[in-house]
Amino acid sequence: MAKEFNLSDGGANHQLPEGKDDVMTTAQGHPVADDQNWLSAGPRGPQLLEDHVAREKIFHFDHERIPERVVHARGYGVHGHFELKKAIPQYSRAAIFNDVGTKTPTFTRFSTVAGNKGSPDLARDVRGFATKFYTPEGNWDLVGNNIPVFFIQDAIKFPDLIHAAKPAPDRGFPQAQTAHDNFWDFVSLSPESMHMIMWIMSDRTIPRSFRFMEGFGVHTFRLVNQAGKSHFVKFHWKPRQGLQSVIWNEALKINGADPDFHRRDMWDAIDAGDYPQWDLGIQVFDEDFADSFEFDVLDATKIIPEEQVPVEIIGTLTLDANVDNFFAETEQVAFCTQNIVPGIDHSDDPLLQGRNFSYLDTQLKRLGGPNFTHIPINAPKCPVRHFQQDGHMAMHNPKGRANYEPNSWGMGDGAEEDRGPRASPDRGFQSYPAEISGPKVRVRSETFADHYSQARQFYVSQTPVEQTHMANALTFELSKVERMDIRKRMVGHLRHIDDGVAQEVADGIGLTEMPDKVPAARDPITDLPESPALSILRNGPDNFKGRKLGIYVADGADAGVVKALQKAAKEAGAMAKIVAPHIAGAMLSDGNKLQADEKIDGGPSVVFDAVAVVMSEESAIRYSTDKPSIDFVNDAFAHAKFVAYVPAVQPLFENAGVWNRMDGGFFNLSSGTDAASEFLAQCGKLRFWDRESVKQD
Ligand code: HDD
Repeated sequence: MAKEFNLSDGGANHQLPEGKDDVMTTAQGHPVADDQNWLSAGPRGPQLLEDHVAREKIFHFDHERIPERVVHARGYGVHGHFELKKAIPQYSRAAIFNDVGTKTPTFTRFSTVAGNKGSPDLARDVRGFATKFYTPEGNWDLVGNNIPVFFIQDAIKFPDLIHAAKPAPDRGFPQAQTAHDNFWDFVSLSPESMHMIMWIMSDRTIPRSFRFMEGFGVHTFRLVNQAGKSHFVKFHWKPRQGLQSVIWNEALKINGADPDFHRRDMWDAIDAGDYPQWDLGIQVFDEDFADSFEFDVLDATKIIPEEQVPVEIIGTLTLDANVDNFFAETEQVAFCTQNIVPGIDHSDDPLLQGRNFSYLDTQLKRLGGPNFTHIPINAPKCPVRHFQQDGHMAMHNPKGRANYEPNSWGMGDGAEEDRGPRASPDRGFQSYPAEISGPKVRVRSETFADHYSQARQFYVSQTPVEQTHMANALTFELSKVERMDIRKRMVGHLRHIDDGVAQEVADGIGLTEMPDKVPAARDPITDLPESPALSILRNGPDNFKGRKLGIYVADGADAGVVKALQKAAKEAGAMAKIVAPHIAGAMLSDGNKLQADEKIDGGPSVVFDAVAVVMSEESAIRYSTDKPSIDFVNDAFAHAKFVAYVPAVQPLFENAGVWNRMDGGFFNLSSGTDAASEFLAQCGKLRFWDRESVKQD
């Protein structure tokens, strides 16, 4: 029998399932009699310090927080596995790359960069995409982003970049935004940022969710095979779900409606068994290609276009389990770019080399000591043997007497003792013996000096819709910059990239005269070919799988139409959520009450990929003056979404100002028996872009 809840015991004794040893203890294991009342001298007397139960409880609570990550503080971690589909022994001896079918357990953490731990998910920001592979030869951490280039070329500039992007130190705002003077001052004085600036001003920085974005290792790494031969490599994650982003106005509203939009999306998808997948692609090239390429492959502000070196798919990452505990796993996971395994090696990219110092260093502060590899989420899943010992929170010091080397235990008089581990030149990690020579200097290589050519290539590779979004984003951000000289300096950079976008932004921020071009270290190459792989819209999905349909119903809604929509969504592999004026749901035409997932003001159309509105004329009249209902329809229209409706909604649609503006993105559900499935098929295109006023080609 479960014990009864008893108010007089302060709630200490309720809900105890039978047969379970669920007696509460202190961290020292002492059974606890009462943890709701501090020991005191009489019922109204002073509390006694001797109460070790109370003091331990408060002591531990006082120390619950650890420093948040200095960047990428807001993150979301998920377990999964990587399965090799194509072996590449010719390139790498890494165990995970050698046998087709090998499954390697993984932990992936997605993040935003600039915001603090409590910032909203849809800040305009780069997304981190860090994966820890627990390989049989130790952990490999691929600590990448959803953008293949970076702001700076040398790690020594990183503290400046991050200081400039984070809230200004005097006022402590703005939070999770680059739209302020310090950021644009810094980047406009760092022309190497211009390629990255074009990426962050694109919709890549407002992804629909983590599931619909790419990932990149960014740097050039090395793959080294059994014979010691090296190739250069760039790593890519390609989402099988396709690419998708939201619109800026939508992002602003989603942040209010659901600041946890991205993490909730991932949690829900995995919980529903709809496991997201990414293919791991490699771009492999040799020294000859590196020598002939227009840019330096060690420069992290450059890509190698896929059209020049194709991406070879070698395996698939499947994310299939949410964490059991956010702090233990997502918060304590420690990624380090220096975690590589035999068969993978670093290149001399100066950004990567600096990162290799920073990540290990930061974990010491964040996790409190050198033994963070003892924390289960960070511990390798292969044998670990070394002579390291002691330190804060040591969980498993090596056994035996030998804790140094060389030693002669295990032989002679000490034959019975374990001598401990020995290095293995054959199995062990061998650094690729690259030839290195040169004077010690503090200079940036001349080969890193082209800052605009690929920024231009990125811009011209976008569709007109995407180009418009970029110009709008630049205008928005620079409008928040108070200093006119910074605004002008930025436009002076844009002029090297594309005169059209420079003009649009200049007009947008009210410059009456076009500023001079900022002096360039090298003239840009203006005829780099377009790279279609760089566009989101050109690489979107053609179906609605994994997306969310919001069905707004009110009393009197046609039950057949609602059911047909739910069925069609299920068949399309999409999620259908019912939104209603009341959380208790709505009475359908067949007399049955349909439970709502969201009340209308908690389920605005911005949180859905497409929407349907189904209600009786009476309800449509009733809600035609209801602001959340009007916003639902109006926003769906403004955000170029596909909208399905029944003719009875006319009064609501009229008041929302869309009835007379219905276009090819609207779908009449009374038009035939297959209308719902036809609508869902249409939704596969995700947006009806014709509705956006875009500049023409
Ligand atoms: Fe970094 C975290 C990605 C440049 C220093 N970085 C961090 C994370 C990601 C990246 C995904 C979050 C890891 C997690 O989820 O725990 N960082 C990048 C990429 C870069 C980059 C793709 C450029 C190509 N980072 C970079 C530089 C430095 C750092 C140049 C320092 C010189 N990054 C850090 C850090 C963090 C970090 C301070 C904060 C928390 C952590 O490492 O574990 O060390």
